[in-house]
Amino acid sequence: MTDHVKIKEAIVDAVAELDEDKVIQLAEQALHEGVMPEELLATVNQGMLIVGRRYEAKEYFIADLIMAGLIFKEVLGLKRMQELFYSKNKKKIGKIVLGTVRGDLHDIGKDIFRGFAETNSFEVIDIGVDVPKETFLKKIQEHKPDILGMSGILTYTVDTMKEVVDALQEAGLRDTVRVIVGGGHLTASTADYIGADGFATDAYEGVKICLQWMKSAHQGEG
Ligand code: B1M
Repeated sequence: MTDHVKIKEAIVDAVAELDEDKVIQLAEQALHEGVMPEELLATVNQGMLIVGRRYEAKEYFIADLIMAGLIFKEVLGLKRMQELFYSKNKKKIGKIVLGTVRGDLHDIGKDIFRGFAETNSFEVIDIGVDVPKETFLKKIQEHKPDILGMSGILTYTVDTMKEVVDALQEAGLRDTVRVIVGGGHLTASTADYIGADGFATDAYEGVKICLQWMKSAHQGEG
């Protein structure tokens, strides 16, 4: 049994170098050799962090960020990854309204969260990116979800997430829905400031929190 170190390193390098063809070829090969889709995502993510650092160091520019985003989406679109994510389960255990908050166009983390949530039998109403508080409110009134999921990876999204929770409070809807916020910059104290019920820096961890919430809600019913 191998832990596929070499191929994973090669993928991280190829993502960091924005070598689209090589990433896809290596990703296909890795999946074929038994790398789990979740592991592949984490590996591509490591490459993205390098891209981000190069952007901060002004070695890369906005076009390179765009390219990195496209490469990640291509990996997510591979057949084997789609099987992981978008397997439609019959019986739904809960409903999530999900969006990336106002001012933020990053959608890859949100899409991964949606994929894991759908695989775990949630119905997800994905309302897209750059979503203002008014739209969150409207969609919550319309769909009456169990959970509101907000994604945001730009630092200032802490404030736009808080805006949404405050608006829910003002509209008298706060107690109707659990709120989870997700993004790499979030901490327990920022989640507290936002007024969320939970937070996650990793999409799968976020879905695990939602599963736990549904479990305790059903125990409460029984
Ligand atoms: Co942008 N960008 N970007 N970018 N971008 C970052 C985030 C940045 C860290 C790069 C850097 O400077 N090091 C930086 C943010 C700095 C900050 O706020 N502190 C940055 C910047 C500055 C910008 C612009 C302002 C650049 C500019 O225009 N000058 C601009 C902003 C546009 C906007 O949103 N208004 C911008 C634009 C873009 C693109 C559009 C070109 C592109 C995104 C394409 C797309 O999403 N379709 C892009 C990209 C690709 C990146 C990096 C390189 C990669 C982001 C990514 O997709 N990562 C990024 C560098 C980095 O991350 N270090 C960077 C992979 C993805 C899986 O991670 O989305 O974080 P992520 O999701 C994680 C967790 O956050 C969490 O789970 C996932 C892991 O499992 N998670 C959740 C996310 N949502 C969740 C929800 C949950 C639970 C967990 O529950 C509901």
